[in-house]
Amino acid sequence: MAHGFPWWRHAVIYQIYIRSFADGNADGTGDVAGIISRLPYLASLGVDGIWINPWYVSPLLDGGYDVADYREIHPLYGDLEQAKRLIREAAKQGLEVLVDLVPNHTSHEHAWFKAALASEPGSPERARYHFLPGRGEHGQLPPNNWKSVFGGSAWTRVPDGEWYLHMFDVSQPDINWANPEVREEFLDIIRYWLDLGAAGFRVDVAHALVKEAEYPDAVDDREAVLTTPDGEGHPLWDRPELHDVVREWRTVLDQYEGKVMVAEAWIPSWTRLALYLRDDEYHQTFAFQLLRSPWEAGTMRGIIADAIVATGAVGSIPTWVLSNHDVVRQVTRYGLSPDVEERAWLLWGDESMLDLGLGTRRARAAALLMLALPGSVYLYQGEELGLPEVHDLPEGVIDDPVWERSGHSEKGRDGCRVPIPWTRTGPSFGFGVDGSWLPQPETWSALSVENQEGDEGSTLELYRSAIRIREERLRGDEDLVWLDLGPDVLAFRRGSGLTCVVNYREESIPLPPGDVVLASEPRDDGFLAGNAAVWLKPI
Ligand code: TEU
Repeated sequence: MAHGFPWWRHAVIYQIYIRSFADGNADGTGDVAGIISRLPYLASLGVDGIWINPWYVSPLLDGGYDVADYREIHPLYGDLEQAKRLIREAAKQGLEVLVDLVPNHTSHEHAWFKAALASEPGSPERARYHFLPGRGEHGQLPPNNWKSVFGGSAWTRVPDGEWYLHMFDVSQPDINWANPEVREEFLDIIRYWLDLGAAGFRVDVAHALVKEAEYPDAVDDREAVLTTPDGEGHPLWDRPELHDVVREWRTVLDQYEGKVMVAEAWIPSWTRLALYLRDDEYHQTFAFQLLRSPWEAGTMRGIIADAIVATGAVGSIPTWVLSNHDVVRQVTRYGLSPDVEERAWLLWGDESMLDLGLGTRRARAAALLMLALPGSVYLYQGEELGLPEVHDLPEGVIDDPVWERSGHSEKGRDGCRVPIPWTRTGPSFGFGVDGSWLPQPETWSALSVENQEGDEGSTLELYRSAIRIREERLRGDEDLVWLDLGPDVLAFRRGSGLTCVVNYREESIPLPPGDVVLASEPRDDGFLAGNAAVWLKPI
């Protein structure tokens, strides 16, 4: 509370997909040593902290979101001593470290699930998960119609005839949160990481967790639920009971200083999302609406205004994010023709539908928009380099379980998980001294850190400047006043006097009075180019 508000309330946090960030031991996979070696880079970017995607022991069937041991680091990534060292070294650079808590499911290789399989139906070992008899004369049908997010039924049968629930991959059995033993275990895991010095947790699928006790059929499938105004009454998503669990976690966090929990809750309704932000629950919830928004001034303005009102109603503030390891990178999203459905496009990847130059301009403008907003911001590794989605990964290297479970009708999320290019040349462009677990496009030499560093017009330097100016002028400032500069222009002034103008048109517009402090495109006296943004200060 050094400035009268907790550190995370206006923070910029950088998401590290550990497998693809930096490889310290030449095996083609990122690791803890790699992160440690790049801490100076993160400090120079000006961020306040990092969130590390799951780094635990895991068969890696869903990129580590299939946890086999919540207290140990995967040997591919290092060991616990290195993790402790990372937390210590990060602190020296002024960086907090958030870890990923995966409470909805374990891996099928977790000791609990192995014990469940080895035990009888009705046993305490099975009661940690959701095991049910099937329907039909011989129990040959799944217990209900619930579908896996990754495709297919959410139920898999075991040899003795019972079925277990997995809302994601078959290797990710859902945990039973009605079981007190489960709740105790996670309180212990939370204490474990906080005691090691972690600043807190990003909580995976925070809107899942508790399932309706009677396991009724779902009227809607998952996507339908995500597009209805509220999920109340849904047997799987956003159950009211889950808030009791969150309150228990929060009680533990409050026994420490400055700890934080951010919810990954894909809930379209602001009023329902705000429930997660009540005083005794999460500190932050990602405002995914902005990430999902098309490049449209009115839509984005509506989202920003709604987020501020809804979070403010519970004494909180929005948490902005434009990309993460699950979504198509924004350079590609904003560069695709508006009538193209991204996920479908990934399958055929017709480049005539994609304008990367336009996507890059818009992504740079969107970065200035996001970094000018009140609240906290999460950046995803590589967005500060303007990396596009790698949409043409050959089928042979695809790792995301979505690909198989969807019967090859969805390509999955590997295209935003390709290892970071650090240098212009060299095998894997400096990601490691050998190869990288996913191939990088040749064009990434130009997007490498080395190639952008010091180049004022680069996306990297734009992010650096924006984060620095944000820190100097906006930290602690929670006021925003909308300005009307005409259709397809979004503009607002912050309490400090800083004004952000985003031009969604193709043609340039005249700028209001003010000195330009930062611009996403080369400056043009008194004008702002199309698909560009600018920050102004009072003259
Ligand atoms: O994602 C939660 C989730 O529901 C995602 O499937 C998300 O809706 C989708 O990817 C959006 O495109 C979390 C993790 O972030 C993801 O990587 C995991 O695969 C998933 O949980 C299961 O743990």
